[in-house]
Amino acid sequence: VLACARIGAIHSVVFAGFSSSAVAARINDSECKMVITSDGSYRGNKAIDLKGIVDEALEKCPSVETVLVVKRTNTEVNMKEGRDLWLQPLMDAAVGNNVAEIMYSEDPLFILYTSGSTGKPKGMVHSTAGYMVYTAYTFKNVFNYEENDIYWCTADIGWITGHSYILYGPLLNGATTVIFEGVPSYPDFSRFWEVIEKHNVTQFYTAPTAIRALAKESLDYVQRFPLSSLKVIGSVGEPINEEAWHWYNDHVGGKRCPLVDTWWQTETGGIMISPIPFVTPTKPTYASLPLPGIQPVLMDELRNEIEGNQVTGALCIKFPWPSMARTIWGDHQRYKETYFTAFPGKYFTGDGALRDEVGYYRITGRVDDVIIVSGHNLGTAPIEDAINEHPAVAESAIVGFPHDIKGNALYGFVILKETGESRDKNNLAKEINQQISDQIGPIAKLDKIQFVSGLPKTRSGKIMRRILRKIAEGDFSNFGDISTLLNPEIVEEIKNGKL
Ligand code: 7RM
Repeated sequence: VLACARIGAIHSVVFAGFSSSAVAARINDSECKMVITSDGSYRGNKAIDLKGIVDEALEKCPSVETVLVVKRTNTEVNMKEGRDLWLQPLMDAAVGNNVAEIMYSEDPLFILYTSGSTGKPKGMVHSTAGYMVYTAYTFKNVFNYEENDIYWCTADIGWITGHSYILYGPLLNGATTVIFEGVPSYPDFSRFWEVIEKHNVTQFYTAPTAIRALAKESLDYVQRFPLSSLKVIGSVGEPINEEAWHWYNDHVGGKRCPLVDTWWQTETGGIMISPIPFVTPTKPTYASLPLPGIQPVLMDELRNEIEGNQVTGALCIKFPWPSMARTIWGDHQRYKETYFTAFPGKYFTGDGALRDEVGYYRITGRVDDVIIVSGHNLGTAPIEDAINEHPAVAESAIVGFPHDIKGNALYGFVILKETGESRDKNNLAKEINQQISDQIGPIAKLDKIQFVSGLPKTRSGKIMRRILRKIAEGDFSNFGDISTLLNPEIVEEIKNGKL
């Protein structure tokens, strides 16, 4: 990432948990010429065959001319003549007089893909100056950064949080940033606290899904460590529930470190709504107040701005800010449609929010078709596309339902073709999950698959997800208005078959 920025090349980091077809889709959309990968990578005690995944992807990627391979696991890999090169010998031969390329402020710095509510992932483009100015500014203020601090963010580099708050924000401030390759549960549930203790970490930034997973285990794992070096703790990625907030605040922050619940998005580039430590009093589950320069508004269904406090609505941002994504790579029209048409003249976040009696914001979750599973944003459409490619499947719809650890898990409603009806349903469910795993990645696998004879649809053919969501959650109390359904009788059948 840093080397690319230095020579003025646009980078696009891809999460190492993706399948070869997800990698190929991103390479082809960006038409990139070079891929940098490694012979393998570790996730806990599992090794991932990264080079194998890349090789498979590249069979479908004509734009790629060169592949640089980092030795990491020392596993044997296939090196394609004329295309693949080991990185280390090239580094050894390189001359160290590289001068930083001067860039224009609006030149693209990187592309980062994020799932959308329709099939194709969106390549969000961030600019050189605005992005760096804003991540530097927010890092310093939201984490109360002071010289000699040791800052640690546990995110994956393949996520915007890794870009903005492992690399760019901290490094632009000359901060020491801890980079961690692993999982919170390996070798045991003390891993995070051990690392904090070992390196005297002063700021710790992680996701609610990790907190919930650790809070489920014995308190002893965290209580063994005094964690007295900590000054500020942070949360990002999804709404943090009350229980997790208190556990984090009490047992990690020792009730003395401000807990910054930071709301922002790939598209916003940097933190938008967050307490400022030692300035903004924190309130459990509230991201609290916008940072200086950011102007959130809540909108109603009629596209009117909702004034006053103790209200809920669709969260929009009224004016531009330095690090807003500039476009979707290769599709500026989609950028305009996705973010600026639902509420004309405003940036629509896709999230719903509540504003309390003193003006604090609480993010209530997505109002569009993105489901956050263990901190990963998954679009429903690409997963449904993958399911529908199974030869026995006619149609499908997936929704999220609350899960203790993952935050949300996926529930799939699947209509079979006639040829599928006679098949063993357990085997079919396994095959469907395999299909998802191959096309998107294991993170997108469904926890529950219910076979149904139809889906609740409006006359215009839109699946009414709101009803499916309620059924998946086990809430049969009130489905709201189902009079616009083409087939209202299907609701009863789906309800009776709930898993
Ligand atoms: C940074 C990041 C963006 C979506 C966003 C929200 C959700 C993120 C919080 C949150 C409640 C938070 N980028 N989200 N942070 N919801 N409280 N503090 O996560 O592009 O991957 O996801 O994540 O729904 O729109 S992202």
